[in-house]
Amino acid sequence: MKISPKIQKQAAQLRETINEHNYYYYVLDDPLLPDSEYDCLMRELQALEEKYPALITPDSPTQRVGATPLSTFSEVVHAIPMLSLGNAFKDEEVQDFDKRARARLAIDSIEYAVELKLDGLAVSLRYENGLLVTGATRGDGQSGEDVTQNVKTLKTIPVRLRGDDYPRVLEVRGEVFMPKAGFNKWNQQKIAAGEKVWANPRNAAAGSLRQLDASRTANRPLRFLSYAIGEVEGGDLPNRHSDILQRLQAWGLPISKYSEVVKDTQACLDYYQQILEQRDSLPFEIDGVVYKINQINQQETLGFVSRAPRWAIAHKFPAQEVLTQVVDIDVQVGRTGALTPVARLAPVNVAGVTITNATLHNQDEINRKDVRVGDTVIVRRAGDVIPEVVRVLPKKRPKNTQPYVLPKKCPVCDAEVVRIKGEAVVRCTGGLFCAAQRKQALQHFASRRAMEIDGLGEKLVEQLIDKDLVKSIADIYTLTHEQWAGLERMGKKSADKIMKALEKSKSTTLARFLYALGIREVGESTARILAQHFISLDKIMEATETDLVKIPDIGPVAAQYVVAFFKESHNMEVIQRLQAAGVHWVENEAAPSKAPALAGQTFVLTGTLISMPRRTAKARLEALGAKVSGSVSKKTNYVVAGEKAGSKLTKAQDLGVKVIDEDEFVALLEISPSP
Ligand code: 5U1
Repeated sequence: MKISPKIQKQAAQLRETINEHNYYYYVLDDPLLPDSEYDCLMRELQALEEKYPALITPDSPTQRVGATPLSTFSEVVHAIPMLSLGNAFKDEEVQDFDKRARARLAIDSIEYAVELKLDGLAVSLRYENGLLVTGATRGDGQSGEDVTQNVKTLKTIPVRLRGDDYPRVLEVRGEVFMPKAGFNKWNQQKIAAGEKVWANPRNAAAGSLRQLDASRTANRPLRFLSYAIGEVEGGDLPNRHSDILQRLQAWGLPISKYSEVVKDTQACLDYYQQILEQRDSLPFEIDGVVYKINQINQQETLGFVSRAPRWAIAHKFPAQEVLTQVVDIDVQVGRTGALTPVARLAPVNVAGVTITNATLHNQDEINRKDVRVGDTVIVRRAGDVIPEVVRVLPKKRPKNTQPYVLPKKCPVCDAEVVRIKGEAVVRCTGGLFCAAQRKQALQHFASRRAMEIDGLGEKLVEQLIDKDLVKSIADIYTLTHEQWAGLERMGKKSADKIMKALEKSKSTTLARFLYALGIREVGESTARILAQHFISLDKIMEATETDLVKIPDIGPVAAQYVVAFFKESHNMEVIQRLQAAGVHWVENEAAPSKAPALAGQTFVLTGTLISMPRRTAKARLEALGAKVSGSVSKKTNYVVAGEKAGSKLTKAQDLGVKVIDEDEFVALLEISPSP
């Protein structure tokens, strides 16, 4: 079929537009279009190519998945070996590395490019005349597996380079990895399907990339970041590693936004500390940082020793997986009555934190892993996630152990436990009769982000429930000064304080009040959305599931729980009693038109914050609508400089970005009204 020049031009333009969007989305991390519109463009191109197959080019974005499954991976001999890195675990080892390099180069100080060490799979991408011709795994460094069809399915890897000034042959080396969010989501799906889960994101990346059927790789949330080059022919590259990375980015290859250039080893060690602090909040797993001598001619002078360069070293973080023993298995009863089995562990240090407990999630998880008291287990602590048992070492199991089964009655109130169809958890049926649920409900009600009752901590809550002084959360406002003063470790002064805090808490916001009620599936964000949408509590109480699911971000499950909560007469009674005790808010203060106080503002946090962990600072900023970025650019509105702030502070000063210290930051949080 003859294809008109108009149609040819249309297809070429679509390809170019889609590639441009991929570049902005995956390389610059700055999407130009919503996903739905991007999908429309893809569908348009697919339709054209289906109608006119002759239009299909090898670099078309539609051709990422296409090849028929392989029976085996063929071997690729690397034109230039893929190196590994020497490791340093202590600061002194880094200093020794620098000392040796300076002596060999006969210079006083060395400029370093510092980068994250991603926990994924190293690959090499070979471009010839700008087209991706081979993708290979590292293998033994000399030769690896041909995973060309697989790497082509990663949208973060360009099939054709941008521009026209790239070398005729360009080999790019980097890491394929699976971000934490994708890893967790996939593992949940695997559990639901009864499949074996991946032990960590590194295994997930390797398992996903090395699929003989590339269409399976295409489904996996894999990313790629470039960090080095291999063979280069027919073109020159800059003389600094950091400049080479910039060049790779200009050619369409993604590079890490966490990379920096620093002037000496002390700055390398500062970078290490700074990244270690951020490790848990990064969207992907890393196992350390890498220091590379930045000048290429210095790298060439230094050369290699066995398979590792003398010009680069990995400074590893403490391990996140360790061996320990299950001493016992206990059951905790949560606010919603869920029974959670918890492994009590022989104390063990994981990534600098001593761990004595790990969640076992539920009975299905226990069965799947077959965790028993006395077992030797691998425990893992990653991100914000509560430590968990990854697997058992069956060979180390003592004799006569028994499989663990959750109790049939609540260990706190002795009520029956039930497992609702389709749910993995079992729940105590005791409701607020169950002291464990009452304790948790009260603690949640009093917490800082809910009613903020200063001083009403865990110990005090325990006494109130154990002494039966609080049967419903509303009772908290009816206790007398005498009753407070009569509690253990309380006196007249403490009673004064708590009464004042209770009085203060009565003036709140609708969003906080809703959150404080502890309705299932109504976290802070959902509470805020409901308050902004309905403005008044009466309207929320009247809302039907149909009304609720119409609100963006409110799903059917949350809607069901909200309606069920307000249908329950004792919940309505608690609300009436709370309001009668003086709990109030200004109903129109959450007007929907009011954007959050810091909406549209981008913050970068650097250095050590004294008043709160970095994670909290990030969460508070995000709750106020701000974006928190890991690197400083012209688009940054504020850099918050804590103690020992390093290169990001310098960069902010260079770019003229506003820098505030911790006191100013805390003041800014305080004065920004939360929606
Ligand atoms: N960031 C980074 N990770 N990483 C791993 N750079 C880097 N360089 C490596 C490796 C194995 O090897 C170089 C020596 C090319």
